[in-house]
Amino acid sequence: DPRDAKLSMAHFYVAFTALLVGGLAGLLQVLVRSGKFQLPFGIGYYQVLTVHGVLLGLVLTTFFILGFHLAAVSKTSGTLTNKQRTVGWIGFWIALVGTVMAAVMVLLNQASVLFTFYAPLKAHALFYLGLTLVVVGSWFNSAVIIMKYAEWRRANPGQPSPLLTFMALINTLMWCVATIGVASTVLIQLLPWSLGIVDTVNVGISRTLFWYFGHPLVYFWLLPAYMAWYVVVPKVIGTKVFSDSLARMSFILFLLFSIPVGFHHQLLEPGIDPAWKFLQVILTFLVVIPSLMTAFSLFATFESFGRSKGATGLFGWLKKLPWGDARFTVPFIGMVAFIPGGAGGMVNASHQMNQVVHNTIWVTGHFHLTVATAVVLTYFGVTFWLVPHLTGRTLTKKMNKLALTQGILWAVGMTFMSGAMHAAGLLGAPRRSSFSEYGGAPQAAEWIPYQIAQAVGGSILFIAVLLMVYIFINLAFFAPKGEQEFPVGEATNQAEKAPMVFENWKLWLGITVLLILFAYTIPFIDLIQNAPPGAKGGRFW
Ligand code: HAS
Repeated sequence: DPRDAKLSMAHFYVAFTALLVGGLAGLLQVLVRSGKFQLPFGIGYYQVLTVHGVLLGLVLTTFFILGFHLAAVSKTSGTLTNKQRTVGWIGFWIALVGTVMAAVMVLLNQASVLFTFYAPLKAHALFYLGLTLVVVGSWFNSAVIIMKYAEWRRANPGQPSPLLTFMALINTLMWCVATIGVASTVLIQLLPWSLGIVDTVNVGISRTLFWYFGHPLVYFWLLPAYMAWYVVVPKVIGTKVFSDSLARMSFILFLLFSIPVGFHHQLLEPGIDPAWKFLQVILTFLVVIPSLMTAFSLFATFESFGRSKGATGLFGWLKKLPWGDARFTVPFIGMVAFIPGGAGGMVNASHQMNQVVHNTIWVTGHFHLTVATAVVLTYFGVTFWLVPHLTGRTLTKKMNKLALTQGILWAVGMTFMSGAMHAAGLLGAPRRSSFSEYGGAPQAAEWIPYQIAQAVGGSILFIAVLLMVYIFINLAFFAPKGEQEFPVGEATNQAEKAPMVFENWKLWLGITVLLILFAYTIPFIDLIQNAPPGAKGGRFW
């Protein structure tokens, strides 16, 4: 429905504006770190780093996801009602006002607190208020997804919901449970502290509440990519979804295990008993399972498609895939990047190895493979068909070629940049620090060639950003009028109907809450009781 399309497109305009400005800040980052460039006009390193992280890590992702969820649900469960659309628009405007407030504060150097913004770094109160509005706006959007799902269930009793709607709903539920953490630290701790109402905060609690949200946040980014990998890509290559039930099962596992794992970001922090860290490391390895299921399912889809086209030999099926189609190839590059990205994640999560990599630029390399390649290239792959679908235009052959070039440039740039980050990280180079020779220390000298390689990769990536923005503008405003398909794969004929237990939300949300209580209750009590003297004898805030 064109009215639903308008709502999704509004989100995409914000997302791609964030890509342009955030990408420019990324270019400045790598140039500064190469040691060959200094920021002009007194602009601070952390100011630019915050612009980069907030715009790309929070704004681009959140707005793209909200727009994609709406489009997926409207396509597979039916046009939104007027009421649902109004709620969606209210959410959009609230989130946009919040984004502008937060962005202005960051640009004014009043909120150079990085995209993780936990204490002890303190920002201007308007930054926190802006973030609160973004979260509140996203809840309105979540309400639309939940209302549409409920309406579909009422109209189709006993039927499993459409797969894309089911997936969007899981991601929405995960987001709602996770954002309780960030809303709590912002409203109860950071905002009163920034306004001067309290003069200290319990830093341990602030970081724990942030990571309670921060880890599911990365799966909130990932699951829309998985929606495309499971449901859209099979249709694009001309085959069916390998298994509807397997896909649903893996999404449910994400709902259960994404949240009680935040401690794997805090393995080197004091104040948390190692036993609880150990428990959350185990849960982290459980959340790897749905990704391994996804990898299996995707390989199976590609291989069975290739064999159905007559491929022989162990890897003959690779030749049968439609490499000339950017809607397939660009997300595929993302999938390949996710193999080393995911493996790096398992290194991070392994308690002992975390000691080697924590706070080094290896971690930055990890998330540039996961979110900035696997996820973002898939979003781009979706943009190539979704934007013309929504604007009543088509992806021309010429644009398709440009889109392929864009994906390849991104892969080359990221290989240089992320590869060099991983290597320098293993040599001890810290993350989140400007260029320094550390008083001529020989170890720091070893990092410099890698920093130059990062600048080369980052510059290539910036060209790819410009190309992507150009493609987006073309698809939104200038591509020829026509009909572009919204590819929705069907399950294979042999596949059984998905069991209705997958739609038992009392069960899944119940287990989610139990796991969260199990993993967090005692550590929270410890953090409050053992608060350092600065936090005034264990006061929560
Ligand atoms: Fe992570 C830090 C552990 C996944 C993002 N992560 C971060 C940060 C970000 C981030 C942003 O345990 C930094 C936060 C900060 O600023 O401090 N991460 C993991 C683990 C996984 C993982 C175990 N991370 C992600 C994803 C992200 C993301 C996904 C974004 C989207 N991460 C950590 C840890 C830290 C961390 C620690 C803290 C480090 C520290 O000390 O600070 C797992 O979920 C990964 C599982 C993935 C796989 C790969 C499956 C492969 C698939 C592709 C198949 C390909 C096909 C095509 C079929 C097991 C599905 C192939 C075809 C061919 C022909 C080859």
